[in-house]
Amino acid sequence: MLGENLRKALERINSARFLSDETIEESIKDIQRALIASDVDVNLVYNLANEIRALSKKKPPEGLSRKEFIVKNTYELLSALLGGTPIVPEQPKTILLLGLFGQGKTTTAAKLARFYKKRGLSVGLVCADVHRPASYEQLKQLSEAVGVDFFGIKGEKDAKKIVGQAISTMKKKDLVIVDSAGRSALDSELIDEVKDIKDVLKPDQIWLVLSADIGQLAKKQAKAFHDAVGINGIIISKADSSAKAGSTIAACAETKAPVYFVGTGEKPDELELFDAKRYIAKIMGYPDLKGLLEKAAEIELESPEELFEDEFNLDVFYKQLKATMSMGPLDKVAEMLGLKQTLPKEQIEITGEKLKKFKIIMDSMTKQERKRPDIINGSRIKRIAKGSGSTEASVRELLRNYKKMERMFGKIKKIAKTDSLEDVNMEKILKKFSAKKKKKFWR
Ligand SMILES: Nc1nc2c(ncn2[C@@H]2O[C@H](COP(=O)(O)OP(=O)(O)O)[C@@H](O)[C@H]2O)c(=O)[nH]1
Ligand SMILES: [Mg+2]
Repeated sequence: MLGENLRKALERINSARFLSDETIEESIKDIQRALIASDVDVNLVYNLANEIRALSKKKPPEGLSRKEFIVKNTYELLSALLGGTPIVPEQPKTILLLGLFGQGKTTTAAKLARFYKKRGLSVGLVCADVHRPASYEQLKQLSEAVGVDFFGIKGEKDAKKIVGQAISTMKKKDLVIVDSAGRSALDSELIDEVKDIKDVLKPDQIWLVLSADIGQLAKKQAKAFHDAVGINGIIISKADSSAKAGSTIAACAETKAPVYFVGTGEKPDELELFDAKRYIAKIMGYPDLKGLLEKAAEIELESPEELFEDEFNLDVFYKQLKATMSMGPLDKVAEMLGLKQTLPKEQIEITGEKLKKFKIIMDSMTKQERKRPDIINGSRIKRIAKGSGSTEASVRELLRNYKKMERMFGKIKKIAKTDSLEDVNMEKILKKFSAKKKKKFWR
């Protein structure tokens, strides 16, 4: 339902021949209505509408139409509203699942076991629900269905004891998932029990399972659980059977815990990684949204202000490198501008592969190192090489190229600013050049 209504709102923008302020305002109202109809918190909706409104008053960057600019921003704001793209832990060791009665913990435990088993981990499932006798059988059967080991003690009333024994029985497993008991409310008994389990298990992940139909209440519930025992992830179950899923996710996004997965059915394989961007893209139904986003990303990258930022550092270097690659060799650009003689002789020849490698190396640097590469000494180089899984030689190569680029762009910038070249609009030329060559050099 949310999807359909959002689609209608965007369709209004998309089909408008002339995008008047009225049309934009009507679309914003449509979006508001769509979100409120799916129970999203009114304040969130109000803020979102204001942000879209403010952005629609801005001048779109060169190369993007007003329509495209608004669609792109709406997409980004909606994605942020739903929590963006969290990175699901790849190799969790112990996951403790919490949640009230009937929210979908036991089902989710099996789904997660299957998910991580498929990713190559050996997984064990533990029943620590000591209040519902049926849950032992339920999880045992599910364990068999997904093909993982199960541990439980039938009739045992002490969850601590079960978990303690489970740890030693399953110590060879890469991942142990513990299903706990729920109650109709988060009362002190439930808190005590969870704390007991937590003390014994020392889980690295505590995930809360919330049913999609609780809507805005999700925020309150997640906060209550977090305050009581701490949670670092959320799973939304039953997204298939509730129109409130969007609202529940938006409410969770307000808490600090990311929504990692969404359950979309009763069966163990009905679990999806949650990615707000993909989700929004899917329900927005905008033709070629992907193409638009790629185009927008390239335009942002080519923004002349960024390319010629006064302060030169590794972040700027990376952007320039990417842009230069799309323009073709830098000396060709210089030649076109009649600047060839003035530029240093050094060539910067970098392939797409190398650029990727540089990026990985830069990701291992600290923020300070990227801002002030001159502080990168021998021992830092060693650390960066190790952290990025590359070699010291590669790090040095990156730094050498950085130095060259610093000199070249410094020169171009200086020349572009001198009187003799007053009427040469460097930035425009570079941009034009890059637009022409882009397809060939950089994908
Ligand atoms: N449609 C649907 N049903 C689900 C989903 N997850 C759980 N359920 C159902 O919800 C009910 C309660 O689930 P259960 O795992 O026993 O909840 P628990 O009490 O928290 O352990 C069961 O009937 C499940 O089959 C889901 O993603 N989609
Ligand atoms: Mg259960």
